[in-house]
Amino acid sequence: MNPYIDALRPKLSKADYQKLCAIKIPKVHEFIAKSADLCNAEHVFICSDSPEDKEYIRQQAIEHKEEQKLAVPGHTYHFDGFYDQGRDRKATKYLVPKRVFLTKALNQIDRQEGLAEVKSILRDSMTGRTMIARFLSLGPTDSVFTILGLQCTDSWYVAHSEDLLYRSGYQVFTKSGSDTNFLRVVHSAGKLTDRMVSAEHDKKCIYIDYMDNTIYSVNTQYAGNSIGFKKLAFRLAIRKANTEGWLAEHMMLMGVHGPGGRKTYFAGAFPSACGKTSTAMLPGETIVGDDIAYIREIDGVARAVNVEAGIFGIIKDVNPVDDTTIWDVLHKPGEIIFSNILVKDNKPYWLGMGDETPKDGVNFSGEWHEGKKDNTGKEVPLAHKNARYAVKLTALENCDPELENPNGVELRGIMYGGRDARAYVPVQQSFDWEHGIVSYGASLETETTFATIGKEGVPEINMMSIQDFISIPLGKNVRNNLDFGKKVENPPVVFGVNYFLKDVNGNYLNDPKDKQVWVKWMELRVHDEVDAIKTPTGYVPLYEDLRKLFKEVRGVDYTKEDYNKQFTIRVDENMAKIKRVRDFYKKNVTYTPEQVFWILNQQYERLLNAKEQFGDYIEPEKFLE
Ligand code: SPV
Ligand code: MN
Repeated sequence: MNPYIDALRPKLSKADYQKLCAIKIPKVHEFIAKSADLCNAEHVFICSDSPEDKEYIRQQAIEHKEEQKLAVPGHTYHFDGFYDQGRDRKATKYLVPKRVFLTKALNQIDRQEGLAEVKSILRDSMTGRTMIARFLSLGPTDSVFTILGLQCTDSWYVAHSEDLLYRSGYQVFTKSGSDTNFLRVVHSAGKLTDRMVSAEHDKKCIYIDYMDNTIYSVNTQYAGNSIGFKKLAFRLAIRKANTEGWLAEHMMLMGVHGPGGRKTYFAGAFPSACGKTSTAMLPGETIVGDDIAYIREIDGVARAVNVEAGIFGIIKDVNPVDDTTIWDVLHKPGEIIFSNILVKDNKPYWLGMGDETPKDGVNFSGEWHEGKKDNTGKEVPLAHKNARYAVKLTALENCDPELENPNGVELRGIMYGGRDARAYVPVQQSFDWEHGIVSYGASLETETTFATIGKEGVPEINMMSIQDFISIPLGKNVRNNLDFGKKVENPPVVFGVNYFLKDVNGNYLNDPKDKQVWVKWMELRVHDEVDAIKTPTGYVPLYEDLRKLFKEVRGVDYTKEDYNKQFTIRVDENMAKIKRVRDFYKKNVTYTPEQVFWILNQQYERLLNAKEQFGDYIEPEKFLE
């Protein structure tokens, strides 16, 4: 007899009862029963990942009007509420036991108090609704990387999105022993408006209980807040990685194709909306993942997997010139969920798509027409800047064949890139692992973007692009990264990239397509096939190598003038950056490894010496003299 299954029995169909009984993990039964009881779900649907169950979820999403069909077969769209258009930093909190204090940078609340609050909001939230239980695998199944997850949600849209974004896990759960660990998420969209969006955004709560590996999310639908396995479980994975000695990172993974059919795998950390997905998707290269990677040392080698199996990508600025890969996918039949776009005559439109866009339609604000103002008098754009698409990676023609390799791919390079208008050159290589981790990773500075709710364009340190998700002391995270380099024989080569460098007039110095040249250069550097110039901040490319690559890769003539503008070392800007980074670690971070300050100070000294010799703006070839 199992009291939890018994309690659930009246809420389950016969088939669902059997599906649940096939899982022999008592904690699964307990979590589902307690969630259904707390939220007062009328029915519980156990998703076994069979084609019928998945189809049922798709149909229910349409039937409940959480999604609507678009003209192209397989395409649907979904809206989130007006105030629910991004990850919500304020509403996302760690539940922290008494007498524990996480790093200052983390949003936290007393565990008992937080549990009481979120449970009171979740109570009866699913009255009259079905609660869906979905079993997922983070990382490939049957792998040392695998982490299992279970999400209970009352949103068919969330359950459907999980199908596109994660690997099915029901079969793994049925084969696992009774003491198997897994991450848990309970989510309710809460009260809904007649447009089927969360009505009580002021009572949004996204609480992370790391003591119990459980996430509570309520009164929100935006996928980054509601799909527990995106950025919420990621925080729990960071803690697990911290105790077990591996790395969970906000990184894309890609295979860069070098000369003679060679393929070299890179990971890349970029804050949201800073070019991570578009780099991972570069045509001619292959994509393993665009958002979250687990990295482990296996037999002395750094190996990485994509935690996810799909892309929840920003659609703004996806156009047929710069983003050929995804543009094609978004226009042909296949399963895609568009969110927060403009819809007119069953066709989706977004900002920066390059096409004529309609003057009216339906968007995240409801009926929309050009010039519409919100209730603060601000003009409502035709689509939200953070509008997105969800699609399986296998829908992309350049999906890498190693996606499901249980051993992951061998990582040879890592790139860190922020939104930095003023200091860092477009691409540079660190002197060694530690230098790269400190001066590109830990020093990653960026301007806030529309991917989080709040003001845009505010410069901030976003350590390794992971700051929004970090769940351990920040200094410990830097230490873990520094230590990882010692565990592997040949640590990945670390690069700093910056797609957002501007000239004094505020114009971008690079075309978005230049990133393809940078990845090819990095690939050659990993194999030591091109030389480089040693500058105070890192190794930068030689003009001749870039000229050749620009011609080969982009078919354009790269001028010395452009090279000099892009790769001039801006000494004062770099020194100012170091000061901001030092201040940040001194003021906000506990347990910062001393190495961080040594490495930053040495870089400062090198810049100072260069300034004495060459002045404030130093063309790269000066360092050859
Ligand atoms: C990001 O903002 O970094 C994303 C989307 O990848 S979200 O799911 O909101 O985290
Ligand atoms: Mn992300």
